[in-house]
Amino acid sequence: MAKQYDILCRLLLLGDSGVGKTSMLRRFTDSEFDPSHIATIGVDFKMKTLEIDGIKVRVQIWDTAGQERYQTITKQYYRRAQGIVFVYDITDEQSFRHIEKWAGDVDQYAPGKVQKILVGNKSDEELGRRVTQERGSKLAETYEMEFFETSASTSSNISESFTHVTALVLQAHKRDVDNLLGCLDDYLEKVALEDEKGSQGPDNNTRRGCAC
Ligand SMILES: Nc1nc2c(ncn2[C@@H]2O[C@H](COP(=O)(O)OP(=O)(O)O)[C@@H](O)[C@H]2O)c(=O)[nH]1
Ligand SMILES: [Mg+2]
Repeated sequence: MAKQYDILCRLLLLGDSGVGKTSMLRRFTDSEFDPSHIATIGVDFKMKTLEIDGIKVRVQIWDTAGQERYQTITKQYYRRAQGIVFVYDITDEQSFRHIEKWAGDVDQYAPGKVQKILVGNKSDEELGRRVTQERGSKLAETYEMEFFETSASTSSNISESFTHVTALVLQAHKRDVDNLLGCLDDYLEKVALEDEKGSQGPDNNTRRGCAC
């Protein structure tokens, strides 16, 4: 049974308009695919609960509009993101080249330890492919990100990619908690030692300093 930890993880989908961000999100949260393209206005989000290593994680996924005119809004969301999914369309060379711009924005506006993955969507459109898997995986390597090719249409790798970035956020979060607990352990140990010393010596009023 899952432990009752309830962790909130904020993810952000970034990429050009039309690459399939909204479709990926709907496939992931509602198991649906709608072939029509209704442009996302501004920023929207959906939630899904995942269980990773027995920990219940509520994933809040922010879906952005790719158009330039919404970008002042989008940038405000970068700062709060813990994980970012960069998306391009494997049938659209330009959307792939734009990843550099999206990644540059994230470097500028998102917190330093944000976790990132690269996704080439529409992998079901093999006939229209313009970006090889090798190029995708090479770019991901350059940015030190994990790479997935997904299809919102067939559902291929959708759950895997969202789960992976969530697990990365959890790991980073766990490192923070472990560091904090380590610091607390050191502090308690020091206090215990000082107590021991104090009870042996003549002066019991030794001041306790924080080890953190
Ligand atoms: N064949 C195929 N079409 C897709 C896929 N994902 C999205 N689409 C289509 O691409 C268009 C744009 O999708 P949308 O999710 O609105 O893109 P967004 O602007 O990035 O949110 C729509 O017509 C979708 O049906 C996919 O994996 N495969
Ligand atoms: Mg959209």
